[in-house]
Amino acid sequence: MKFLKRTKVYLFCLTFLLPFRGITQNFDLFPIEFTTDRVLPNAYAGGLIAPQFSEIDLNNDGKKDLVVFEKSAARFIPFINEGEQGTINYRYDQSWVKIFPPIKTWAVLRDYNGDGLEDIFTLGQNNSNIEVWQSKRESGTIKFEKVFFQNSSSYFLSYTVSDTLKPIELTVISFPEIIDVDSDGDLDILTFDKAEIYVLFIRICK
Ligand SMILES: [Ca+2]
Ligand SMILES: [Ca+2]
Ligand SMILES: [Ca+2]
Repeated sequence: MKFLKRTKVYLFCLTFLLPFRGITQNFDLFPIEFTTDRVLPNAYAGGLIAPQFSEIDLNNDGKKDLVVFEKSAARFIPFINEGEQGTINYRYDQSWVKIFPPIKTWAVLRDYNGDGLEDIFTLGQNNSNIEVWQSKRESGTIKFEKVFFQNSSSYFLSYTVSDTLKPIELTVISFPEIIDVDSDGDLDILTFDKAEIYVLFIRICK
């Protein structure tokens, strides 16, 4: 009964209010007052849900800039470091967005070929193997070109097991770390195996 009573009241209110529907949509805007002096210089750079952070000197001024790959939106968000030497002051710069290739899963910027400029490691288009996009400076900007590996005749990064060349296999949810684990000057890859039970240590030898 209580429910019925409430339903009746609800129907009554709807009947009463519907004729005034057009009137109730008119209202005055009210001002929003900010109560802090804090400045957010990168407020329009976009929200971050699953960011991956890398460094590269985009504008060739000798200072590393910040590149964020936001996985949820599959987009690169570049920040130029405008800080004095030894300090960091990042400013979002949309003009650098267009230099990056269309990547959808993850992106780690590391110097693959040791030329001093970071390249992009990412999941291949087959969602199973790793691709590398090699960078080079050209006319004041940076261009990335997908590496074709002659030793495996493919675009996928491989390693040798018992004298056999195998592509590095990942699952679509894997996100490997790419660093020089054993300090021999060459990058290595740490990633889970396909069953996601073991962490594989893969040495990359240039
Ligand atoms: Ca820079
Ligand atoms: Ca490089
Ligand atoms: Ca190494």
